[in-house]
Amino acid sequence: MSVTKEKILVIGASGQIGVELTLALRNIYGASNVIAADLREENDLLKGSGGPYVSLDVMNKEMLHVLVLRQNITQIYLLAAILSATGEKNPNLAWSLNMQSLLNVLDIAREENIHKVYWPSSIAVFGPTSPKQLCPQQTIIEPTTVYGISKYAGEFWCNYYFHRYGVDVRSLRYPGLISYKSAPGGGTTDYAVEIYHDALDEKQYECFLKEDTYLPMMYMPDAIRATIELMEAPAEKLSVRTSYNLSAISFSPKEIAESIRKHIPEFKMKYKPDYRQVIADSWPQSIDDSVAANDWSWKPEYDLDRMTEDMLKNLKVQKA
Ligand code: NAD
Ligand code: AKB
Repeated sequence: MSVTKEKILVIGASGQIGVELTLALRNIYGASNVIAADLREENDLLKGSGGPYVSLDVMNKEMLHVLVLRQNITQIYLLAAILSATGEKNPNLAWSLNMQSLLNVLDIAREENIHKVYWPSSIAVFGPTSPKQLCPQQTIIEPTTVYGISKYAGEFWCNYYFHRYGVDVRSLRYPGLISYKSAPGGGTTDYAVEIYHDALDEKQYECFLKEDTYLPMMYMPDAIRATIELMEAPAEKLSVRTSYNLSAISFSPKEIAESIRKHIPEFKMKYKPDYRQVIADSWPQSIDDSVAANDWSWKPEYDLDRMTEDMLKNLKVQKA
């Protein structure tokens, strides 16, 4: 692969995934070849990495089109979205942003022969009728959140643009992602990030999910590596053009608290479930990602305790 000829646009670059993905792509392709774009201001870590930043509303298709042409963009990573918990507060806005942003990007990719597009889906495509344990790649999919509906529809738009127009669009169904470099943006799995901050700051945490709520989760370094491995895989190896199941760890709030107590023995948990409990209960507890393992050799590295150790170590440095 010739990495130097690529010019990459990351939309939603100031978000939880965007910051780390942009930094990783800049390491591979060179800072000047990876343009960070977002509606909100540039994240400090991105500023420090020296690459270009553009203020962009992805809903403005004309502005996006001009940017792609002027900058000779060859790959687009679309990360702008409204996540599950925020989406339930404003379903119309979530549907409109999550769908229109993808259609704008896919249309421009088709017209301008963009080499590759990346767009993430989520375990939120699954609903109460999907299998709870080791939920397979192909199964009953009846999402109950507007976020899940938008992701499922988006997966089929990706599939459609690939088969009908040859747009090489690739996608992963991320589990809940846990990171220390950037904050999460309104999801049901956000508790698993907040808990580490509160454990260090307050020695206690009030969780918005019940103690035995198991959900599929992943540490950000695994998610970034998965994304880059998928994008670098030869096209002929990819059998899934909707979105790949992706899995690493499954744990409950009680188990993450126990993992934290190995480092902070006095840490205390309280439970006050809210509207997010219903969303969490509608999702599988674990995911079967054997198709990703077979097609492009996906394998996670972090388990719960290794993630906890790394999160606490890095957050302590950040907070010092
Ligand atoms: P985030 O909310 O942290 O970041 C999204 C970014 O998009 C924000 O910086 C926001 O300012 C930007 N944005 C919003 N509207 C925009 C617009 N109109 N134009 C340009 N930028 C806009 O989200 P994230 O957690 O980084 O998620 C990124 C993608 O990954 C989303 O598609 C999300 O559904 C998916 N995903 C995330 C997780 C997770 O746990 N973080 C899990 C599964 C899937
Ligand atoms: C959310 O909780 O909405 C996200 C996701 C799993 O898509 N973290």
